[in-house]
Amino acid sequence: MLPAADTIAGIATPVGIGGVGIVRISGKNAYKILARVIKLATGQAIKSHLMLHGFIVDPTTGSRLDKAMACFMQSPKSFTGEDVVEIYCHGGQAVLQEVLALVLRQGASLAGRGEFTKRAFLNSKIDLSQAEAVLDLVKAPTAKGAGLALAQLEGRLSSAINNLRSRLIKLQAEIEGQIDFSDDLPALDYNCLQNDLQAIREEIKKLLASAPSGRIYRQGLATAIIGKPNVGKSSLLNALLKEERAIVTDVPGTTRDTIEELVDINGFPLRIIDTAGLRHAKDKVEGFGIERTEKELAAADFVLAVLDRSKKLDELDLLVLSKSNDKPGVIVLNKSDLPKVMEAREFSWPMVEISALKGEGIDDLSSVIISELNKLFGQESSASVIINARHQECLARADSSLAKAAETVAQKMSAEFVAVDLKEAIVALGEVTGEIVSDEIINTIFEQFCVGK
Ligand SMILES: Nc1nc2c(ncn2[C@@H]2O[C@H](COP(=O)(O)OP(=O)(O)OP(=O)(O)O)[C@@H](O)[C@H]2O)c(=O)[nH]1
Ligand SMILES: [Mg+2]
Repeated sequence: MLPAADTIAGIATPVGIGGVGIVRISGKNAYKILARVIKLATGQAIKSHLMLHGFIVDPTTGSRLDKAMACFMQSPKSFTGEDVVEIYCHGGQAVLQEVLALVLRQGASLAGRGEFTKRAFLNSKIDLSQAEAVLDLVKAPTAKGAGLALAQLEGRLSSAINNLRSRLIKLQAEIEGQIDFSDDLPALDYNCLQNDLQAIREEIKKLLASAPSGRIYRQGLATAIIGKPNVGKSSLLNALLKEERAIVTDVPGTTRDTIEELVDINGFPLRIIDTAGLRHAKDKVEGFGIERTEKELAAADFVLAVLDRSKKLDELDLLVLSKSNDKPGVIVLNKSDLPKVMEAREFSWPMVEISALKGEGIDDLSSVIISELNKLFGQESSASVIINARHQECLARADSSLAKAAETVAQKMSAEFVAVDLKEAIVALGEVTGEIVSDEIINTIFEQFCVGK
């Protein structure tokens, strides 16, 4: 736990040049520090939740550092639950570093990664799954992902978990009552208990089913474009991005190293990876490129295999397809603007004809990708709550404890055994929201944040 008196400060905006840059302070001395460093415009006084305007001034030298706005948010009505100050400076690194250094000289200590959000959690402003949602929200690669993170920040996952947890606590209370006062209370209705456990397990399973799409909304779907040299892989990347990102030439072997770009297809973040054409390498550099392609292919979640339909299908095309046939994907028949030479053939993947050069068929390709992803992730791709790997582990543990409980109930064994399993499930669910969680887990979570968040 943090010493409550410790006041922290950090730059909340990213490194670089921006219109505005924010220095954030949280803790008992936030007000005092602001009062020392701001020279307010005439007629203004520091009041909570009111925008202030003035100069940031070093009180020991009297020198002005910036003309800025600031806001004081009195505890507990602030993000961290403590007194918080935000100073809105001009967004250059020199100014921000100077203002931060000034604030630190007034006694604040430099905030660690995610320390503001950690304080919000420790002060019960948000639970652990909401704190994780803050990170998901700032890192979300698409608007859909951001929307899901925001729903989690607003407590959608927390309320689902709290609901399950309180139902289990109620069952546990009934069982423990039965254990303690079996003579006075009516006998446990094992059928009823079994039904309740079943209903709770089904809800846990629904949450668990959202894990694969959750990973994709957070990290993006690794999508490798593969194919022989010169079939138009880089042209496809450019057509999907609608910009000339990758170099395209008529020389086979143009792409030597992989290029990765994010494309939003219907809210699905696809990390599209353009690779070096697969062939028997002629030189060392090309060899490295091809090796890299194979690695990208092995790590890919989804594949776009490009074939040049203006040429006959050959051995190398088939080799390309065979290398990736253990993955889901789409066959892209490129160069539809040229006469078709490639013979019709059936493959296990759907096929789409496009002209990457002319940008034709790209919408069809996007629709086929979407329908393949919907098949892969099912209805869960449109789930309103998505869980992460940590939640998945906790929920899986809760589910296996409940499976044990259900088994015990089925065998009509003593209620004490059921109570033990229920306890485990309650603890596991409590870990999702941070109700019961170790300092080590808390630290691991907040270490993933940036400084100032
Ligand atoms: N006619 C026609 N030409 C295309 C099309 N797509 C790509 N090309 C041409 O095919 C050649 C190769 O295109 P790239 O996109 O560089 O092919 P690549 O698969 O990335 O090639 P490597 O990086 O060498 O493996 C270029 O001359 C492109 O202009 C298309 O749809 N129609
Ligand atoms: Mg290329």
